Amino acid sequence: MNIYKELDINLSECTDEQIKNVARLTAYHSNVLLRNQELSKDEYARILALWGDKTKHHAWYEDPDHHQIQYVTNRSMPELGGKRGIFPRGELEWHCNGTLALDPEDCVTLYCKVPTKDRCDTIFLNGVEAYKDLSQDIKDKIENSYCMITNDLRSFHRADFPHLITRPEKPRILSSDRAYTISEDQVTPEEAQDLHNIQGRNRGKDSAIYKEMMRRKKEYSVEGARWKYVYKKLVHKHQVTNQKGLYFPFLNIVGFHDIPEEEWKDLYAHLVEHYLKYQYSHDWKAGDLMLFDQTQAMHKRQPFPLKENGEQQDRLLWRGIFYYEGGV
Ligand SMILES: O=C(O)CCC(=O)C(=O)O
Ligand SMILES: [Fe+2]
Repeated sequence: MNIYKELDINLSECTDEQIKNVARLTAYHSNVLLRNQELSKDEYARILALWGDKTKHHAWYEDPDHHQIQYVTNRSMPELGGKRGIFPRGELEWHCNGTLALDPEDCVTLYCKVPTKDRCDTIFLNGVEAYKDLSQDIKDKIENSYCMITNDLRSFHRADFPHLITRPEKPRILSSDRAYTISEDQVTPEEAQDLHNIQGRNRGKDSAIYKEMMRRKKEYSVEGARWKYVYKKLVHKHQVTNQKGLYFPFLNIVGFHDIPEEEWKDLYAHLVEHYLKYQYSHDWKAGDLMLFDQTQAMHKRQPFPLKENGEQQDRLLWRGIFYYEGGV
């Protein structure tokens, strides 16, 4: 199964053109893995800029001098004034980048600086391979469906991002698991605000995605309805490869817009069971760099293993993000 691609190259020795091609390969293979990379912050930030990440993200977890680098860590970071990075706790359930956001970045990169002693894998699902193997009946049924995506936090339903569709359907997510719940005592109010704000990120009102999200809002919003949704195509056509793949962030899904409600549960259960077969679990070693697509894929992280004294083992990944249009 074509779930990930390993490349035997050293980024420090590549030309800019070769570096850009690595990002492009992510569109074709979903996950691209490079081992034994020795990158300084300057080099990693420069590579991410080549892949198109040029703007600041204005969030506490980005390095103040290299804004392309975000810290995913349970360590307290001197670079962040002693704060920990993003996702500093426990297990991260199945998700993809910016599920509820207007215009989330197409790819995420993780570069392992400090792995845990015992395994703390990131597990990846490949929505292109999963889609290929669906039965023709199911393919026909879901061809034009939008996933009705939401979360069940009250603050989300009070949010006023321009892309949110208002609907009368109660936000009853079809799974009882949650991707990552952040209750008020786990992040500071400022951090909670950063996490909230990034859902509105976008490439500007003239971008194709912004216009399309506004069009959807107009078409599917019910005036005066109480609950907020994001609609995304379940069968996504990749902008680089034109391949079809599942966009199915199944821990945030209430239903499918053009399928009768009494069929949602069975279809959902079938798709989740099928999708979970297309996975690759990555056991991190220092120097591993993984690039992974977010438009037709999902990922999760295993719980942090503990030390003998009961504390979590340290783990530090340098994260990056980019859009395909950027440098690719
Ligand atoms: O910590 C991990 O392994 C995954 C982090 C993650 O989900 C992300 O950076 O998007
Ligand atoms: Fe993630």
